Amino acid sequence: MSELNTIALKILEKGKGILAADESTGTMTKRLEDVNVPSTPDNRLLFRETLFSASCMSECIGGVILYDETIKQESSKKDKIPKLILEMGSLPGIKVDTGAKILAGSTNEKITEGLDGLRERLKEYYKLGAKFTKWRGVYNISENYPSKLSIQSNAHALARYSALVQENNMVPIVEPEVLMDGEHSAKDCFEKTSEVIKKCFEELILHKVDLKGIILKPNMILAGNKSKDKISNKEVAELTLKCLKNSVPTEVPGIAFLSGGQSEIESTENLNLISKINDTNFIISYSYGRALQQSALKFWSKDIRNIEGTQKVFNHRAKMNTLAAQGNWSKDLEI
Ligand code: 5MM
Repeated sequence: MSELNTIALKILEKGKGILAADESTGTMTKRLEDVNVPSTPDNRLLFRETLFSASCMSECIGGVILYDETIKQESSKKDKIPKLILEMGSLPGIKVDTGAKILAGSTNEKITEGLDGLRERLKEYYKLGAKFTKWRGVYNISENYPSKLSIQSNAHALARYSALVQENNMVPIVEPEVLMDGEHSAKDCFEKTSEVIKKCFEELILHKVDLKGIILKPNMILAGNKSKDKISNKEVAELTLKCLKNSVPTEVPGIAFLSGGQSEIESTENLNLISKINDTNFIISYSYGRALQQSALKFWSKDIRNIEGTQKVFNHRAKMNTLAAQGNWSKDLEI
């Protein structure tokens, strides 16, 4: 077993998932301002350290995706954040893309940037303790989108990123996110997501990426948030699994979904249903940002010194998702 495959399996072992705490400062500022907390480096750190020192870190959270600011910050005990995460029994990871910018040659579509100087930045992150990395490509669905140009160019960037990350002995999380925004049907989402994922793997293979040493972070197959086409959670699970079976090579060890704007309960319920019908060798789990942090953030904002209370809320959400990753969640476990 390769070293990268061992890391990928460790992150997702026993129903563990990933905490996506890699919001850039702009996004984190929006999240904090939404709950009336000033977005200062200290407040961003305080909220994140509160999560990273919660007890669920050892049994539920196999990895934490950090942002550049956080990986360089020190905990209240004066330890670097990656050390705290390791001591809590989880693995530190880092978002290495520099964000999605307007794609030249298209309108309203984006290309994720960050390849320039990436090899040097990866060496630095590795020294800081990162064991894995993340890069997110975003695609929107409408009549003409995602365009071939967007599908091709984002897949190319994801593959070049992945090859560089593996060269530096870390596991790349490959995140092609087909957004939920829009009027499209679940069928459209199925077709576009399948096309996007297939193209990503075509490029990953071309760039000689070891598929056993990656984790795929896709969206679930959902109808657009403004669509008239409503489908059941059972249909979401069936379509999602069908899409993955058709488009992901069997060598890939694990698939950790993003929540993409679904509510906490919805993303847990859908994950549970997918895990229940999973008849593949892929480990199925979660890599949630909003769906793991929303309630905890709301609770914390009422009293940012209430560490224990905030951790209780976060522990519960992490536990529910870890049960769901094993198909063992049910609604009556929610409080
Ligand atoms: C945590 O949010 C990440 C994006 O942050 P920026 O937009 O500030 O760069 C994002 O990549 C996240 O990791 C994934 O989209 C999954 O998050 P959700 O909230 O969709 O589960």
